[in-house]
Amino acid sequence: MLRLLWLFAVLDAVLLLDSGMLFPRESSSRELKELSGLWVFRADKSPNRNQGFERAWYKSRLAETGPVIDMPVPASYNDITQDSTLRDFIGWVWYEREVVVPTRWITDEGTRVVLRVGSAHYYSVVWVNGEKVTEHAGGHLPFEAEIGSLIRKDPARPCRITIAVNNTLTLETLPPGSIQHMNDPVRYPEGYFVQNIYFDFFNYAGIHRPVLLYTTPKVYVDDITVVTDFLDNTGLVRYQVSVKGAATATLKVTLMDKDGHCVASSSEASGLLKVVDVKLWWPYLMHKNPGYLYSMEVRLMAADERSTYEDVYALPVGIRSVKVTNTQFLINNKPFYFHGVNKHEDSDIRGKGLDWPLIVKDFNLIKWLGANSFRTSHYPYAEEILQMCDRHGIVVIDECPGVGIKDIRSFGNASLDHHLDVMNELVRRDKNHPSVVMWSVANEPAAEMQPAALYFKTLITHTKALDPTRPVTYITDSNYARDKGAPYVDVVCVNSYFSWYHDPGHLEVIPIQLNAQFENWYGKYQKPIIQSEYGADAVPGLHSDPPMMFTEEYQNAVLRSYHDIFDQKRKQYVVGELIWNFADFMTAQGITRVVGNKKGIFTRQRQPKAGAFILKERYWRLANETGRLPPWTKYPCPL
Ligand code: GCB
Repeated sequence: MLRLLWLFAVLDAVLLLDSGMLFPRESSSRELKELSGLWVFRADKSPNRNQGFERAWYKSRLAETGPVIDMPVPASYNDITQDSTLRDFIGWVWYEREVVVPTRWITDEGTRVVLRVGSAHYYSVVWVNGEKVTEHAGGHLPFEAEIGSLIRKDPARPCRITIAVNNTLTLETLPPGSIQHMNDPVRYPEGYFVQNIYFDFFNYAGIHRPVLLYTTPKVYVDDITVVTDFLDNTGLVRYQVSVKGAATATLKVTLMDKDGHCVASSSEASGLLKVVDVKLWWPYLMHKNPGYLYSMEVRLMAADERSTYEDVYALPVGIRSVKVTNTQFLINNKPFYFHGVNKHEDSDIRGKGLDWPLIVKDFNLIKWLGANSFRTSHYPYAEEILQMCDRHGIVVIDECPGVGIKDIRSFGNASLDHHLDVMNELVRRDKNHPSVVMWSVANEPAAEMQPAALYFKTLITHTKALDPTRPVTYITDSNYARDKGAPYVDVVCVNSYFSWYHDPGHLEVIPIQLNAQFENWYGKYQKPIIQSEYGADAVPGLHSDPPMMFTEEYQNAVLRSYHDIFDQKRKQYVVGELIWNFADFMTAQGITRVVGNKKGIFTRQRQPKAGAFILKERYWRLANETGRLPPWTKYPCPL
């Protein structure tokens, strides 16, 4: 009974945004038009980067106001041409695409037409046929605008979509950054400026995820929230549907199993569905059928004086529970040990652009490795990736772009307000993914600074109010005694690079320093600990014995030494280990980076370094030891 009451209370958590952000899906009532492919493009290289606005480039076709080039969407624009000024460009870039909209979308006044951008980095302004329809702050998260009435104004002409995107970071954006003008004419050319960033990945920019048009009826399912649990053999799915466009509507909510059989139904906008003989959602390597998903079909019917409306939306639902004790991370009441990776959205040519071959390759490598989890370091990944995690049972720590908060001015009210907004948008987008088991609100902020205490107390309390069903953390690297935010996290996540950034070349310090790290954090907070990053750069093909930094042997030695201590502490309170990093990735140019960060166990082209084989052997062994499988289902490590 208590559990039921808790499930109800959870749904009362208010999302502070005025509409939902359901992933666009086709159904009998909804159509999609993908706008991936070639767009027209121009970077505004005028000295103040503002010519596009001064001359209103959105008012006519972009080709009429100056030269344009082809630009693929989705993709970062930085590595597409041979022009280094575009690779390193800071300021506004302009994208444009003309679309022929199906006549029915225009003639049927009962159809909503929505323009959706999966993500664009960092600040975006969108016009349709020269009229502004929306703007959005922040990369990594979707935004949309209803454009039906606009395209109906002039149905004969194609619909011209113009999107201006600016990658300038300030001390109040997430991630923060700052522009520095160098005014010394003896040392710098006129107008020279740089963007300082406090994070270790290339600030790729552009339209990174698909842009599309989709329709819904005028009366439509705006949002769905599900919260799941189970009691013995019965699955509990508490849900809430929000409807827009009419004061009243009739609903039919049907939960179906994988074979399409109805297992529970209701006609209420919110309620509790009970699933007899439930098939729980289990992580990869924890069950022989991981990632089991039901489908919740919401069917809405409504009428007004002019017409009747029917809307259908099907949401995948995984039934599972997540809990944390002071020594364990529990999924479905069973101890879960994270043996996984940290990733980046990053690859040759497309930068941070969504790329299906890359996504599928990465999932194949994750499964080959025997990894059961990853962290979306250091920003929310594409929804398409989270959907893969749901289906394959890959557990996710979902991180917001709060990376590089190092300057005391980034702890002010404006920064905090934006950070709270970003958490609202992130939880709204990802709340229904069973794979997401924890929110990470930041990576390695300057948590020793005085304002960090109130900042993180507010941020974490807010996130827990948005979603009381998942633990909340941030990733720390600072000294346990000085960390101001740690009292508020549910799980301590620590990054450390012993024998790399500290005592470089001295592998012998790892056992003593890592042991002290764990003892200190646990001693102070009595919370489960995840080693959220560890590793060493290895230039593929570079060898030495005895090992030296930057060789594959040194990376191996660091991994092995960390693993020895993990094996002692995981019997106590360490609940996970995430290697830094899954693959090499691009960074800003600098004296410690040789064409990017080389801490990958795979190269940027996804070929294994020696370290990948060490991890693979370990992860399959851990799967057999910690995956709670009956002995006759032990996994052989794949070749
Ligand atoms: C870290 C950061 C990560 C860096 C990594 C490194 O602590 O969280 O963004 O890339 O170290 O390799 O320096």
